[in-house]
Amino acid sequence: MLNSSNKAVVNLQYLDKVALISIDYPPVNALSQSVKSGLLDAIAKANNQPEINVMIIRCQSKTFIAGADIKEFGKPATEPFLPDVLETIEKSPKPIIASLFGTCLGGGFELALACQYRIALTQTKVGLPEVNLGLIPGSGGTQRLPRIIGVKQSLDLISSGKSVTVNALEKSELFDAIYAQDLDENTLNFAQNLSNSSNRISKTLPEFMLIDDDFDWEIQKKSIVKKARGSNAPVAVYDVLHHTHQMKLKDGLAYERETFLKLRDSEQAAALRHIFAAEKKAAKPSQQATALNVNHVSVIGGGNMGSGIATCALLAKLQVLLIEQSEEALSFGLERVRKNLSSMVKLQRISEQQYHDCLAQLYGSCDYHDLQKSELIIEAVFEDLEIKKIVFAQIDKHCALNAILASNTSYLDINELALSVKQPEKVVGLHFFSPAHVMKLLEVVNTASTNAQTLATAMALGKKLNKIIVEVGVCFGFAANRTYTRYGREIQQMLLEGATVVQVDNAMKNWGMAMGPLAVQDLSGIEIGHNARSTQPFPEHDQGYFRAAATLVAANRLGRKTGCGFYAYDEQGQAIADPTVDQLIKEEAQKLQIKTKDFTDEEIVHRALFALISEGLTLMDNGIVQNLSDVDVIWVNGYGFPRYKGGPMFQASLMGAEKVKQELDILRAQFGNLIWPEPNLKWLNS
Ligand code: T1G
Repeated sequence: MLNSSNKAVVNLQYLDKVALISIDYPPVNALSQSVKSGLLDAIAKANNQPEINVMIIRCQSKTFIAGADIKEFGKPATEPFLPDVLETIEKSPKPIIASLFGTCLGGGFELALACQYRIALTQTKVGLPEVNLGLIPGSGGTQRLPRIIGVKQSLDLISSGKSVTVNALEKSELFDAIYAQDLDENTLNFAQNLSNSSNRISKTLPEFMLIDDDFDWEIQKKSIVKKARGSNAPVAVYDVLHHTHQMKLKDGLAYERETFLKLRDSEQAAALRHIFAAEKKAAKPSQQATALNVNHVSVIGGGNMGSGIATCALLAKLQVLLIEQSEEALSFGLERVRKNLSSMVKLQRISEQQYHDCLAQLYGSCDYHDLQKSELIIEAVFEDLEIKKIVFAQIDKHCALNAILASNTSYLDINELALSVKQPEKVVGLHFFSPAHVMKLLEVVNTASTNAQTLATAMALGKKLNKIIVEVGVCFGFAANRTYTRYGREIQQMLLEGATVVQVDNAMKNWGMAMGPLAVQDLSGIEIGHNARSTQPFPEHDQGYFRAAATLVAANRLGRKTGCGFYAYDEQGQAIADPTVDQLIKEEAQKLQIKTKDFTDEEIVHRALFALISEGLTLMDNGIVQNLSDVDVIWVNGYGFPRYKGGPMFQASLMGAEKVKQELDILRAQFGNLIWPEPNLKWLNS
């Protein structure tokens, strides 16, 4: 079977009595139609070859099969179908060994489960991440895995979509051998031994799933429904396992397939496919260049942001120098990094060993001369342009000639900051979200002077740091904070118009947002956005602009840190509705002569969502983002937008350009075109 460039994607080779079936379909050996056909072909040939006793399925390049080919999703399915290929493998008269390394995911793992033997390299990751695409495993994953490792562990793995390294499953019957190195050689030896053995029968699975006596379906269901927070696929995983656990394999497979096909055509699956593709697209720099190697970074400033960034770099195995102004500030900064890492040990995100390895790569200094070794320097000092210019001047004086200078500013004009150094082309923005070692999103700010190599290096570093990266242009708040401000404005305006704090938060949460927007404000501190906005001219056309927040700041209700904000807090830190806040806001609305009314939850969600859609279209018009879907990537990864809803712009695309226009026209007629500008529909049509 050939691929589009006429290269064989599956190669068959005979080595004595062993047939070696090699898949060569970069980048991740996904199970495309060509790979599936090639496999069937090779297996049939090897089975017909009398001198062959055993087969091996292995992969070229960097990984074993990472799953079904996502590029083929959404297109009509063509034969051969994966379940049929796996049935052929399972029923093969000659045993087949899967030789695993890299990331063996989804259909790739299902293929391995259908093989009679599985051999793996120690660091191999296996998993069934289908729920992340709104699906359940569609080729036996829900049936074969619980027959090998049991229902409890399978349910946990499949409903979470997480992947685990093979040693986490070492004790199960899943692997026949695990090797630290030389996978090909070891697999071949294993195959030759098997070939020479008189006991060369094909292994079969137990008739039913393995279930511990104390296993409680109801408890599992509750926990899965709670964690799924509106996402259908994890709950479907539960349903399939529950419904089929006493069925024979054949019937279980049929039920799994039926559920899989229903989910495949759902809106949630389309949304999750969209965001998967959007994240890959966003990670590509707008200009091509070879990235410089970065192994040593310096972080200037050991506050919350700086220490979070340093932690994140250490976790990516980089050497990190933390610079502070005084010995005292430095020891606080280093201590914060230590605390970040030790809390990760407590949460079992890293091991004790990783904790020590990270700390061995960390050192601190108050002397800018020590910057010399760093290929990249990140400034994370106080959010004030003049202070940042002074820091940049110091960095400029002492850093290596080729070093890249990054600023972690969230609002300031990096174009201006870049002009304060000798090589503005080496300046880039790296806007981390707090806490930097936890939040996945990273905005890479391409300034007016950033060159292609600086941009490529910053984006490659983002990937190394395991971030979801979006390239953005310079404007106040870049893409993330700018859309967040527009969203916040609308939320605040609705408070003035008569919606209550609790109603707004519940409406947004019930729709799927991870947190209510006002609870978020209380968590981050209401004065933070307030102070940032105060550096900008007040929008005279919008008299109610963030007036609710300003009222709370004036009353020193800054959020959790002052014990009250949009909510009051009890001794356990639980938020409690506080009618005095609604009263304060009501009085403010009266001063502004804003008429109040009753809101429905739908109206609240509608206004908040359209504020995002409107701003997203403007960002495209202004060239701040490269792709409309970048706004989705930002909202899903930075602000708790439900992933299974694909992001605000995906929601807009579901409605269609005409509908979006109609709705924005209505809002414009009501509130004016300065707040609801005429949309440029071409971005939704493209
Ligand atoms: N199909 C096609 N292309 C894929 C792909 C896939 N499954 N996975 C990754 N790619 C492309 C990706 O778009 C990118 O392309 C390149 O590979 C490198 O990816 C029947 C229905 C494998 C861990 O969900 O988790 O099997 O941008 O930048 O960081 O039940 O990609 O270079 O053009 O992410 O090294 C289940 C999803 C499918 C795996 C590699 N499988 N992929 O990470 O590189 S559903 C998945 C990943 C299924 C069955 C069901 C990661 C990775 P480009 P990358 P990476």
